[in-house]
Amino acid sequence: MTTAHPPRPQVASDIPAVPLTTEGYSVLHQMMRLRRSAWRALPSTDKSLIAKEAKEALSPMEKNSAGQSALYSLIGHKGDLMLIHFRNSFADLNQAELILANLRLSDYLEPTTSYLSIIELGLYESTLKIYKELTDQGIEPHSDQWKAEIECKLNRHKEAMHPRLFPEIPASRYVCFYPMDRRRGEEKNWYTLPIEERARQMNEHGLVGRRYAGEVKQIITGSIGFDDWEWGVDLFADDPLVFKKLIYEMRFDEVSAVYALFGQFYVGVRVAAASLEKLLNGELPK
Ligand code: 76R
Repeated sequence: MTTAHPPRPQVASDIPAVPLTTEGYSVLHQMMRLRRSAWRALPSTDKSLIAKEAKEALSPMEKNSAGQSALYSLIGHKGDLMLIHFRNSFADLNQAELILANLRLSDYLEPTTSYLSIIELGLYESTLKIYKELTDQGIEPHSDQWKAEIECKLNRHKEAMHPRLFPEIPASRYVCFYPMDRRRGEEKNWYTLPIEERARQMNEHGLVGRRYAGEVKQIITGSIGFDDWEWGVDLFADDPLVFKKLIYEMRFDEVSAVYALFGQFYVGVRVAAASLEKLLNGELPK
């Protein structure tokens, strides 16, 4: 006797591979080296005037309600200063960059690197639910109705997630920034895994992360199409040891152990724009 197999559910094979994401602030990291010998050679009145002009440009950016900027003193040889800018658009980021480039201080600063990205919330779990709901209703993926339904659902997410998409820059004393990729190797390739499997691994990742909720604030930015890596990771904490503990523990997550590739790490100490002159003159404000 032959039993007819039930028809294979179409959903898994038909649904798009890409998870839904919602985006918030556009983000620019700027790493810079201070040309110390040229700076030191300046008369102190010039140093003061140059620092004052820069402070007056940066201070309002720190408090900007449409996306803040923050200044960090970088530890190590990868740069002396790091600026993080959150803005409503790439054009606004570029404007912030131009304002700073136009300051006299910029004659004494050399960019060592920079990173352009956008705050991204990956919605793996909701994506599976939404894709299933729509296919159960017989809505064809990529059809106009599909796109409209998804847009509507994403808009609701975006409203609910507003504080996480458009956050203030955390006031923590330390920042740790690094870019990363998911592996696309011949054998291990994140992008060829079924979306359900990626969702499972991301869920595990989130569970580890959530245990650090009170100690560290993480902001994930997406940079596919914008910069040389796929994501930027910003971690903010008052105790830098937390970065090591969290990142070490995450190395054992399947999604990191098998699929994560990392760029350079930048660790900095937050400095108020009001203390810029001290910093330029070799004193890290308390
Ligand atoms: O945002 C959320 O809370 C939802 C769960 C979540 C997502 C979707 C989450 C939670 N992350 C997400 C996405 Mn993360 N994260 C990293 C790193 O060093 C490593 O091994 C990896 C670097 C850290 C330290 C970290 C911390 N996360 C991502 C993505 C996008 C991937 C994609 O969409 O495919 C990357 C690249 C990434 C990497 N993550 C958390 C944390 C922490 C601390 C949390 C919990 C946050 C909280 O709930 O408060």
